[in-house]
Amino acid sequence: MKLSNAQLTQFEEDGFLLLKDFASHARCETIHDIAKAHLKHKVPPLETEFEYVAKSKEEREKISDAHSELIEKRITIRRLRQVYHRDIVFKQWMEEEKIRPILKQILGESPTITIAHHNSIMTKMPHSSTATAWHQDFRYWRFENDNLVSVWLALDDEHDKNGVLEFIPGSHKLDFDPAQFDEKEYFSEGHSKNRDLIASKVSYELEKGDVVLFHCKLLHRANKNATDEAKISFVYTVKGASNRAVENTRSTEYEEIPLA
Ligand SMILES: O=C(O)CCC(=O)C(=O)O
Repeated sequence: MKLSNAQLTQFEEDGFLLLKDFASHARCETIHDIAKAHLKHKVPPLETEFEYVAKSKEEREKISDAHSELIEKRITIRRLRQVYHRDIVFKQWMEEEKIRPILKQILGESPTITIAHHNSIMTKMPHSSTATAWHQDFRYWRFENDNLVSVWLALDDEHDKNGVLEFIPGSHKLDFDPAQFDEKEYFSEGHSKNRDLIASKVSYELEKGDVVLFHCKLLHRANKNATDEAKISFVYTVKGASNRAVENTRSTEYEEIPLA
């Protein structure tokens, strides 16, 4: 399967692309079932809601996935980390043949999975989860260049009530002044220079099996989950094969999986 020129241009201009009905419902349900079992039994490594919200910039740069668990008696899990090595079902989705030509078109070279980043089941638990502020994923990643793309799979319906992703189209191509970000490098909603850009935000309801590809510098956010059902999604990141991670950073702490 390949993207049309129009789709490729759309990704280049907007920094994201929606692939409707890409994964089968059966596959989504299998992934969902296994994710729910790992969530139920709090299988580490995981990130809690508390960690996700409270971590400082320095902690996010230094703490590796495997050392990040803070397992309290009653926690809200924000994400299951390191899913590639958790279960064959997760690994198979990340190594899916059908998406490789698309990722190659977008990256302009063969894709390589970065085990160090994303590689997660992302959750938004009912009521106890929080909104995610505007940010670029690349802010805590250390690579030679920004040729990285995330692959988001909706395992069930995602909409504004349960925290679907929102994007600022074209923001991956903009240069920002550091003052436009707060101390945790979130894009400040209150900054006068940011208001018009934030007003241009878009979001699309997702259905089970939809995939969204988004550039690592694209500004995105999500609401809290105000419904009674958990929202569970799968996200992993690929980079162009030649894009090297900077030594002695979080980005080199895990192996990479070339998808030649
Ligand atoms: O589900 C969310 O709240 C957004 C997740 C996200 O953007 C991220 O972790 O980079």
